[in-house]
Amino acid sequence: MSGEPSTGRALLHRFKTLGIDYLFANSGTDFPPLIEALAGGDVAAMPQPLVMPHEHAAMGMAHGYTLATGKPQAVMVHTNVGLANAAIGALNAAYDQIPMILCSGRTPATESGRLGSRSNPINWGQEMRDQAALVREVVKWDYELRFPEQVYDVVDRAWAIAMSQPRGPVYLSLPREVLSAPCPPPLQPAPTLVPVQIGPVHKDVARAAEILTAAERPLFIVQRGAGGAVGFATLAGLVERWSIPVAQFWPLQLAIASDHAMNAGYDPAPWLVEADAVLVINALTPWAPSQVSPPDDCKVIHIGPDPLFARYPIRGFRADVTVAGEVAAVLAALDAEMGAPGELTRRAHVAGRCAEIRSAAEAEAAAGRGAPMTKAWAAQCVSDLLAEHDGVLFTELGCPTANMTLRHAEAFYQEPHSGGLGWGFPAALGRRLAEPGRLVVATVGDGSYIFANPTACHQIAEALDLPILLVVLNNAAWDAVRRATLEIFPDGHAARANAMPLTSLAPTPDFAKLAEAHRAWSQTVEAGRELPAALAHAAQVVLKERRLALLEVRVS
Ligand SMILES: Cc1ncc(C[n+]2csc(CCOP(=O)(O)OP(=O)(O)O)c2C)c(N)n1
Repeated sequence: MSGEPSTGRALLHRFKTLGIDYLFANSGTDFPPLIEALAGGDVAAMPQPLVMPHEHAAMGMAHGYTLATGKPQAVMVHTNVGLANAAIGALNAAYDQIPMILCSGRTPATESGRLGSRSNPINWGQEMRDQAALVREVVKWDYELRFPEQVYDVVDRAWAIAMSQPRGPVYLSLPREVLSAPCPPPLQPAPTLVPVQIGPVHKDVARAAEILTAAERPLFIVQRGAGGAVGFATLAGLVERWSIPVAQFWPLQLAIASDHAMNAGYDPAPWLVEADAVLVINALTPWAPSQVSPPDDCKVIHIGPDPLFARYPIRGFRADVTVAGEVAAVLAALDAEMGAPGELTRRAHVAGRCAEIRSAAEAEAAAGRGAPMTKAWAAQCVSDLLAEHDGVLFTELGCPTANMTLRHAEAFYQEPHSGGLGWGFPAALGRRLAEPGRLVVATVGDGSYIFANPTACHQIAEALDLPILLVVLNNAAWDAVRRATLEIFPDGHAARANAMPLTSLAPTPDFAKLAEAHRAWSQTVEAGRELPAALAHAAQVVLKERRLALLEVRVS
C-alpha cells in the first residue's frame, strides 16, 4: 500500500466534479479500489453510491433519473458478466438518446506481481478478448483505462462525448490493477472538454419554413416529445397559429397537450395520405411504410439532433430537408421564420377532425369498465389520478395514453422502441429519486413487470425509500406477441387455436403477495368501477405513508 490516493478514488472524484450525482452499482471482485475509496471518507466529493441488486435495474434507474434531470449518471457493473446484464439497458439508453457513463471492471491482466493482480479463478474465467464488444454497437465511444494518470482525460472525454448531440451512453472498461494504483492529482479542473451542441443552419430552416407556410395540408409527426418544456410551449403556439395537426406516432413522451385543438391523435395515416408537407420531429419511425405513405409530391422535413438517425442501417423515409439541432432550438428557429399566417381556412376542419379522434378514444375507454376491464379504462382512471396530483407516468405495455388527459412536457414516458422490456419499473424509481415530492406512477404489463426483475426493484424501492405507485395490468399473457401473430397470420393456425402457443403467462403469480413480501402495500382489482377508489387509496399510501403501493389490475 502506497498510502497515496488510488485511481479508483480519482475516478469517483472526477465523476462528481462533472456533476454526476449517483453511482448506480452492482459490485464484484473488480470493485475493491472503489469500495476502499468510498469508505475512506470525503464522500461529499464523490457520487453517492447506490446498491443495485440487478444491472438491468441500475440502467433503468439511471435512465429515469436522466430523463428527469438531463444530467448523465454513472453505472458501474461487474466485468463482462455485469456488462452482459446491463446490455439491454444500454440498448434502451442509446435509443432514447440518454447520456450515461457505463463502466465495468476488466479482469486483472496480470497473474501476479501488482496490487490488484489476479487472485481468484474468476479472474481467469472472466477474461475476454474484447469485453467492450458486448455494448460497442450501441455506445458512442468506448475505451479501456490503461494508466492511472489518464483517468482525468478519459473521464472528461467520456462525459463530453455522452453529452454531445445526439446524446447517448459511453462505455469505460476499468482494469483492477489500474484502479488500485496510486494516481497523481489532476492538472486541470473538470471539465476540460465542452460537449458539442449543434445549432440549426439558417438556410435549411428557411427552406423548411417556406415549404410549411406554402402547404395547404401540413402535418407534424412527433415521437419523443417536443424537446422539453420550452419546445413543448413553442410547438403548441406554432401549430395553434398555423392550424397544423400534430400526430404522435407511438409516442415516448408527450409533445402536445391532449386537449390542444391540434392534437391529431396517435395515427398519422389518415392525415398523411393527403398531406402536402410533413415535419418529422426527432422520430426514427414517423409512420409504417408497409401500411401508409405520403403522396409522391409531398415534401418531408426531418428535424432533431440526428435527423437521418445515422446509427441505424436501414431507414428510408424521404427527406427533402433536414435540420440538425436540439428540437427546442430548431422549433424556435422555425417558429420565428414562419411568422404569422394570413387568412387560414383550415382551422375549423382540422380542429373538428382532432376533436372527433379524441372523443372516439374517450368513448372506447368508457366502454371498457367491466370485469375484467380494458387497459383503456384503466388509463382513464390513472389519468384522473395524475391530474389530481400532478403526477408523472411511466408506462410499459401499461396504460395506452391516447385517451388520457396529459398536459405538460413531462406528463409521461413510454418504453423506448429498442424494446428492452423491464424498463418501466426501474425508470420510475429513477424518476422518484430525482424528484422526491412527485407522485410517480408506473403502469406495466404483467410480462413487463416480470422482465424488470421485480425482486431487485422492490428491494431498491424499500432500501432507498422510493415509494411509487405501481399498477400491474394483468392479462396473463404476452398480448403484444399474440397481436403481432394475428397481424401477420390473421387467418392462420395460431388465430384459430384455443390457446395460442408461446403467448400465455398463466398461471400468473399473486402479484399482490410479491409486493407484500417487500412490505409494500398492495391490492388486486378485478372490476373497472372499483379502480378509481383503489387508485385514490394507493396514492395516499404512497404520499402519506411513503410506502410503495402495487395495484394488480385484471385486464382483458
Ligand atoms: C427483453 C425482451 N424480451 C422479449 C420481448 C418481446 N416482447 C415484446 S412485447 C412482449 C410482451 C409483453 O407482455 P406484457 O408486458 O404483459 O404486455 P402485453 O403484451 O400483455 O400487453 C414481449 C415478450 C421484448 N420486447 N423484450
